[in-house]
Amino acid sequence: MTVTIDRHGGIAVLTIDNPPVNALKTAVRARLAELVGMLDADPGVTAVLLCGAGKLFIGGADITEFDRPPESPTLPDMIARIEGATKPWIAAIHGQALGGGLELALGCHYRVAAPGATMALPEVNLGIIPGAGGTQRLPRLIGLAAAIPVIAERDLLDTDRAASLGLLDHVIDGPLTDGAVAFARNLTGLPLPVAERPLPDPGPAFWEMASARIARGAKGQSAPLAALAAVRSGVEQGFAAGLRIERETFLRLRASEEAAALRYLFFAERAAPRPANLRSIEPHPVRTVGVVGGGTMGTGIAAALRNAGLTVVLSERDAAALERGMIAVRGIFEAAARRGLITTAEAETRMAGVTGCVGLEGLAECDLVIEAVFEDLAVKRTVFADLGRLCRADAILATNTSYIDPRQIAEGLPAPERFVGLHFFSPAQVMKLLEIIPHPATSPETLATAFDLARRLGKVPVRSGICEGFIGNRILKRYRARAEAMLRDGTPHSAIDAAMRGFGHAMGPFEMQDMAGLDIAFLNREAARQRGEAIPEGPIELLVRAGRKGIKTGGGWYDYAPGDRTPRVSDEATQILAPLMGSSAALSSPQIVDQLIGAMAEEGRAILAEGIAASPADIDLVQVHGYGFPRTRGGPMFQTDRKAKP
Ligand code: T1G
Ligand code: NAD
Repeated sequence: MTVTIDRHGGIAVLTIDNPPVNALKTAVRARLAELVGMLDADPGVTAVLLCGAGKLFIGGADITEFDRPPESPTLPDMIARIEGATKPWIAAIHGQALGGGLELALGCHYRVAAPGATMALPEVNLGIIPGAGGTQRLPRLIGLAAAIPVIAERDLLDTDRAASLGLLDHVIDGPLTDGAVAFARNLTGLPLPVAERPLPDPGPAFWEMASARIARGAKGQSAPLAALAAVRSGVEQGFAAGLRIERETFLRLRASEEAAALRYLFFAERAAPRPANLRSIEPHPVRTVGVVGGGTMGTGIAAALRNAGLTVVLSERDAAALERGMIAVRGIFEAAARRGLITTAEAETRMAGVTGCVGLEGLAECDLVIEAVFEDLAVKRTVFADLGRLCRADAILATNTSYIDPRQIAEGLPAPERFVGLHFFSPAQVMKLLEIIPHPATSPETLATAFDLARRLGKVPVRSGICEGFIGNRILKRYRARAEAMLRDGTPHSAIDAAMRGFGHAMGPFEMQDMAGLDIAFLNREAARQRGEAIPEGPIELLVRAGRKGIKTGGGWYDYAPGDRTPRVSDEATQILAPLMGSSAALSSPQIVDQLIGAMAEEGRAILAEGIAASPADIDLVQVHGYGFPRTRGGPMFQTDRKAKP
């Protein structure tokens, strides 16, 4: 079933029924195009109502069709036929009208909506621009100033704002269809066609300001500015030319690597919180969460939990440490309020949901406890031994360890089926990645609860098997090793960082080390040597021994002026590193990128072969949401898979 027809007297009520989001797939478009002619010719029909079945109006064009050539009737063609109908078509919007769904509503003669609906053109999230008239019709309905943020900057319109802007002709309180039928019955003819509505050019200053604003928010993506250009074309060259230019731009972008990458991630991100094998399993209810350790991670995790409305009990070793932890949590909410992300009152409310306790007894009634104490097996084991004794028999116990084998941490636990690894990334209240590491005994209910918690926190969960560094840090280690090998061969670290920044990373591997602190790697390598691992002295040792630990000491791989995080090439570091540098010709930027992405993908293939990750897309989600891999590139697996294709 795609489109059903009901008659309310002279009003034909069409309902698009294509679960789960009423995407405008070819069959839906074809049926609607057929119905335009039929209903126009039907003397018993005075108006046509267009509705969506289920929870929303229309979620957009069918993104799954984007890897194929457009099929007739295209969405623009179908919309043009509705716009040219002799009888009024009224879009009755509830839930969401997104992308092509909103564009279809714009092609109707009238639009009504239920309270609480949202209208948006999120195409730029997919690396494309609205391709069915949105860049031309929306400005003519609500003006350029209101339309451009929707078209190019991900702005949402709610029912009230849409009505006040003139996008909606009426807001229907009560049953939508009945209200819309009544609205239709009172119509007297057709409005002025959208194409004929004036759209004066606001002048170059307006376009310059809009362009500068959009470029700042584009995060390296090309679609937002392309969307603005399409709007401007319609203002300067007229509606028909604007439609043509919009369509050409849409088709060009749709075929781009950037759009393919963003579509790939769109689907991967939606699938991540609901692994197929857990969809039928009921998660445990989680309302109160204990966090053990009020340090860097524990405080970030506590804030993330509060941001999702969960109650938090923060445990520390002693009153002084607890005080420091509570101050740090408060600082996170106050910083969010300073940035205008939440109100001061909301910051207070969130803080009020965090209570502190010294020791673990205060966690006895928690539904879930997340351990974030020192990365020391003995300390963690002691904590879990106490938690196993103190917590409720149905409480889930989780570790935030980065490198320790969860099986070692859980040894001796009375109920390992309720134990799981939850590897948050720093800062935990910001980074979306959550690696979920099941213990061999972890029950499906515990795992389902972990994924459900991730969903509630707005995180991107990825299941990882047990290996050193799980998925993300294991690939990071390989990435850094390859970069260091390039350095030793004779490619300056500044060239390596510049190449990765040029590829779209926020920073290269050496800049990243300066930010995190070289002493962490130094101590890890020292500890590994203590364990008997043969780890040769390398650039990290030379730099740290020279007191160069990164930004925090004013210099590491680079020099940093006080209070300035801008890396500057350091003569001192260059001299320190000189004995290590080989004499090979420096690699070019494309070679650097190819080799580093290739090393990441090679480690990814090994991770897949070992069953540590379930899919290449999971590995890419880890890289994009945990390590700043540019979204417009999809991830190392996407990149190498695409290069491998003919
Ligand atoms: N096409 C195909 N499948 C879609 C889809 C779409 N537009 N939107 C969602 N899905 C799938 C999704 O992958 C998942 O699949 C299931 O539906 C439920 O989604 C010409 C060209 C609508 C707010 O960008 O924002 O129109 O995992 O889990 O949380 O200019 O989906 O179940 O197999 O997200 O209730 C523009 C994208 C398209 C909107 C519903 N539209 N979708 O959220 O469900 S481009 C969008 C969403 C366009 C025109 C251009 C959300 C939602 P599975 P879900 P949800
Ligand atoms: P941290 O040193 O900042 O904080 C650890 C906290 O645990 C300290 O405040 C300490 O007082 C407290 N603590 C120690 N023993 C305790 C006990 N018995 N009871 C209650 N509190 C106790 O460390 P961190 O950076 O927050 O790391 C914590 C864990 O998270 C480690 O396992 C680490 O590997 C992991 N992790 C760290 C990061 C990161 O980037 N820092 C990222 C992901 C995971």
